[in-house]
Amino acid sequence: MKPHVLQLNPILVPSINERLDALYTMHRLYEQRDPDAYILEHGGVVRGVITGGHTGISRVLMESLPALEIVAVNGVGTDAVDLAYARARRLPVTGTFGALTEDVADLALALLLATCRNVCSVDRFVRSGTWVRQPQPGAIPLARRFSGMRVGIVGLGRVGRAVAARVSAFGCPVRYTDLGPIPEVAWTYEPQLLQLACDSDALILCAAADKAEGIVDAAVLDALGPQGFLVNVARGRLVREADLVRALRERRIAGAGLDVFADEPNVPAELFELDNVTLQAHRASATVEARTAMGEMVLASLAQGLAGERPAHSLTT
Ligand code: 8YV
Repeated sequence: MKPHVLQLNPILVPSINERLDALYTMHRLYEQRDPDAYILEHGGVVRGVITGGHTGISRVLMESLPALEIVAVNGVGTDAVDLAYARARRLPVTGTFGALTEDVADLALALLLATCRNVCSVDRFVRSGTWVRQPQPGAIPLARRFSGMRVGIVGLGRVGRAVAARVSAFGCPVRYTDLGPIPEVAWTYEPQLLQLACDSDALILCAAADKAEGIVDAAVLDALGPQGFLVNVARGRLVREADLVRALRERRIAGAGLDVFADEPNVPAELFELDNVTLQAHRASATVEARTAMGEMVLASLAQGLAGERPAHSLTT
């Protein structure tokens, strides 16, 4: 009898889904009209769960799965997983650490470059036919040079380090803040986020959100200042979103590149009117290469967990 696995989010790689269907009896909750009724009917036989980083899994759902042996997160964020409950239940929760690092770092760089060079607003200027009507060079404001910017990184985990390596290649001096200094890295540690913002031309958020809700507020944005840029490829809840919208509208910061938001997919509509913000739809890891590698790690974790082994990438056991 194939083990029963509950899937909370789609995996966008057909070959991974084919292997899941071959190995397991799959229960795709996101396809169900009445998920609660579905869990009542099938929850008792579920031994494994697959979820997404931004979806996670609650204590209530884990409690309704008495036979659960493993939670495999198709992602690296665990801020939406009740880790304390999983630990208490000796339930392995795994992540796809390392599989998406390069892709998320690439998008962070793309968002900063697109924002400081006005790539999207000028793209709209051209597509709308405005260039034909306003061919004079002065019709488009001068942009800002990225190379050499002072970059501050919030959270120097895998993604943060990959971003630091990328911007260093552009001649950017890098400083970072985190829960503490990281001895093995050469970049300068700044204990205070406010001071880091003050000393940076661009602040890039790469931190886990578990312990950092709302750390980027009006004070931090004002420290970054009217020439400063913010990039977020981590979690929307790291930022006080209303403060950010106001700072962008009032030009108290120069611009922002945002892939994540406090209440996805609901992006504050005020941002749609602003030309100093670049918007994405939580796509940082959404490449064929990353999602395939993530899917492979999910398959490996499920196999290990359901074989009663301690999964290699378990955070809780
Ligand atoms: C994915 C993420 O969008 O890794 C994370 O925590 O949020 C993203 O990589 C998500 O996990 C998709 O499942």
